[in-house]
Amino acid sequence: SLCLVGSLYYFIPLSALDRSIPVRALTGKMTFQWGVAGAAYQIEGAHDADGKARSIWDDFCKVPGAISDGTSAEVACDFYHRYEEDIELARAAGFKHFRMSISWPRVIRDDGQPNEAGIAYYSKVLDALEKAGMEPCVTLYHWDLPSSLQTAEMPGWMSPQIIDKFMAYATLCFERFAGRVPMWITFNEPAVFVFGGYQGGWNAPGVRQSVAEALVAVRHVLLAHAKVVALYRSRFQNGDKTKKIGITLNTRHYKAVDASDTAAKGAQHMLEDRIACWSDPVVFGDFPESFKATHGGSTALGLSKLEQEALRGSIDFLGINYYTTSGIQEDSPAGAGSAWKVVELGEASGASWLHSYPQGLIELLRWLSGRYPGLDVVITENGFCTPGDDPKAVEDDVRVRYYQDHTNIVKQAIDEGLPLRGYFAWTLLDNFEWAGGYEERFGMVHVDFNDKMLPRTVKSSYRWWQQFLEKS
Ligand code: LGS
Repeated sequence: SLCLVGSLYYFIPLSALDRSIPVRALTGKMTFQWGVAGAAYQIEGAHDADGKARSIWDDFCKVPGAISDGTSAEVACDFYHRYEEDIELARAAGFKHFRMSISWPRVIRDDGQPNEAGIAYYSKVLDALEKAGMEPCVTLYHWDLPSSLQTAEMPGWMSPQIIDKFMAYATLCFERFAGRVPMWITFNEPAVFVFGGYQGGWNAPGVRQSVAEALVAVRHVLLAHAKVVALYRSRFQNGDKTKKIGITLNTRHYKAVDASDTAAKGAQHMLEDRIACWSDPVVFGDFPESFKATHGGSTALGLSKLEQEALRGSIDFLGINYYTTSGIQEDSPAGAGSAWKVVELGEASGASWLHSYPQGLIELLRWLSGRYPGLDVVITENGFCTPGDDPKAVEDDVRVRYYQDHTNIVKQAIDEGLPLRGYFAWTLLDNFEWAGGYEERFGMVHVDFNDKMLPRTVKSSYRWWQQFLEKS
């Protein structure tokens, strides 16, 4: 078609991507939900209990230097044996929603057969949640791939075979648990496990290679997502609007901090490069033009019409893990060029590397609602980190302030009419913070990992949530 803009003709190719929002994402609004989030590998421990197979994180922890304090999650919080007590803590805080993940190697054996003992454990966890009056939100993949799928012949997410393996795993989870789980997340932070695991190497499986090579894994994750969502919708969701499936992205916000065009363009570039490269495919069915241009010529980013159709509209909600914001500033002599740089924003508390910038959350929500009008968004993680050796660990006033500031923004976002449907705090228990070991603590409940009994002690932030949820 041809369209006239001022005195200029713009030719819009007929094959241009349709950027209207698929209807599905606009229907069945959720009521707002407050919850607490966690992940299997970080809390469960019981690394070889009841027939559990090994995961790439069990292996990665054995690599010298991979984990900053040389620890592993073989025991972690021992949630596997103490889930009743910990679920009771979450209930007593007043949370009505509980985000958890299923450990793939716990429910499927290396020979591909279901591990009934592992399945029985999750069934008991779901029972305990139901008894406690909490709704589960279940992440299928929070990074612990079975080691048997990360080999020379089958290199994990780099292999196209992973799509069918993930389908088989998801099918099992849906068959056994879909009746009791109203909210599913296919992947947690694909950018982190793809680029951390298959490019930078700071996450399992620790592969170091170029970004161009890692794009193959991006493609496989997206195609696996689309297939699993199609399966869920046709066999398990059956048009029931109370049942949802989505994806969770790591969403650091990028904000222009000067009035230059360069900074505005830089911030937009970063948001597209880090966030829209995942959210555009699952909403519109294709990568942003800027992302394709950055990785010019990558065949991994070329999606067929069928693949685009499968991806388009493949989320009922977008999960975002929001922790912080980076500033983007012009980085050249006044007015001279197009270079920009990333600068830290907000408060760098002495106790932490995490800069608190609550305002960034609402700015990000506005950006998302501008790009994807009407799309339901759920904050699937938000929380604050303090060091493991903090002598004031239990009186965590900095964390209280962080939660206070961010929940205020959540309320503001709702008042503004932004389609924000839920918020999950990260996290209930101090736990194994991946490559950060036990040195980085996000819990509202302290766990003493030096004591074999792993005693739990509630922090000020836990009591703050208790009061906050009582009023909400
Ligand atoms: O434990 C993880 C949390 C903690 O902080 C969780 O498993 C992940 O899904 C998620 O990545 N998590 C997380 N991310 C925060 C990254 C903050 C980045 C700020 C860096 C400043 C230098």
